[in-house]
Amino acid sequence: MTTERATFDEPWAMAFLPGTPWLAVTERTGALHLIDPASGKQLAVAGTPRVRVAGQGGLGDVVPGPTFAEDGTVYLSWVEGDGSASGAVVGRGRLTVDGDAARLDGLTAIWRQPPTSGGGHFSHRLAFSPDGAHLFVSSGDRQKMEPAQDLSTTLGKILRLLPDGTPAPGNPFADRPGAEAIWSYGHRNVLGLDFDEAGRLWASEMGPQGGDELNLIEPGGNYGWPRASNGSHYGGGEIPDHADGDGFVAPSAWWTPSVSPGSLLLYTGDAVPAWRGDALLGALSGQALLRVDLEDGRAVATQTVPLGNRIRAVQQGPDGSLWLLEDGAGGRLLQVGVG
Ligand SMILES: [Ca+2]
Ligand SMILES: [Ca+2]
Repeated sequence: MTTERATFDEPWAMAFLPGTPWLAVTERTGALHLIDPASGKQLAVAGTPRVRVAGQGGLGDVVPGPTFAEDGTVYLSWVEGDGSASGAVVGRGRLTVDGDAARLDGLTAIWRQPPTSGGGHFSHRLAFSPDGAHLFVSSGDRQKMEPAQDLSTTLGKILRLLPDGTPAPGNPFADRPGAEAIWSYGHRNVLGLDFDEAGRLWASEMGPQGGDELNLIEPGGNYGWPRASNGSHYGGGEIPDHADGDGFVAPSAWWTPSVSPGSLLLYTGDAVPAWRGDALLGALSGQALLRVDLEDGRAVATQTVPLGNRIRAVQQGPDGSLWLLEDGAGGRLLQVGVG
């Protein structure tokens, strides 16, 4: 059901670059690669940022900007800092490919997460709205929990920015100092962000012990962390489950025990016709592709497709093809539904 096209060292994210043959792949340890999946040709991109590789941090996401076709602008996320304080950064630069030389020029940071101690829950997933007007960024709780409920910090949030990194006008807390960029809150570690064909934003979130979530994101919504979770604290501390009337937006789908969703794709292609319109999540500890059957924005069924390896990323090709990246050393790039 899958065909191997390449292998990478701790791959983290991938994105097809429109109008080119290239699939961009990040490796957590700092490298950015371009691969033409049809021929197997690969180029290493020069000019990547200096990243702090520790804990869960390193080089993170890559997405083409809304002006990619005109000027080659791509957006990256990564972690900077040192052992005492680190945080995620979002930056943009211009990618050029000249023969066998690929490089990133003018890379500039446009947003920074507040630096904190620890090496986890950076999130730093990126997604542009379908019209290209807004850049959504997930900013994790950095394992501090309570900041997710605090509207004066961007930790534990989903942010809506303009393409230059400034808070987008019209955000739900625009008149509260420090909250101008916040779109939704009460998030733990959102590692997947994507839009469906109707323009709705979805997010996948790593729960604590159990309680991994797929959420339909509403502006101003409070998704509950750490006051509500269908999981528990590690070691058994109880957290109230999501419940009607608790003031928190309940997940559309959830998984207990944990499957560790590391990526999310709202699939609109036809390589696997039965999955069109559904949410596909790559499961790390679950070693599977998770499918949530969606009807009009509601989850009506879930399916687990065991793959025997940790799945780090899920992506759709410009031709509707479906691609997976395994996690870890030697992680394979797999095309689904052929061969
Ligand atoms: Ca929640
Ligand atoms: Ca619970």
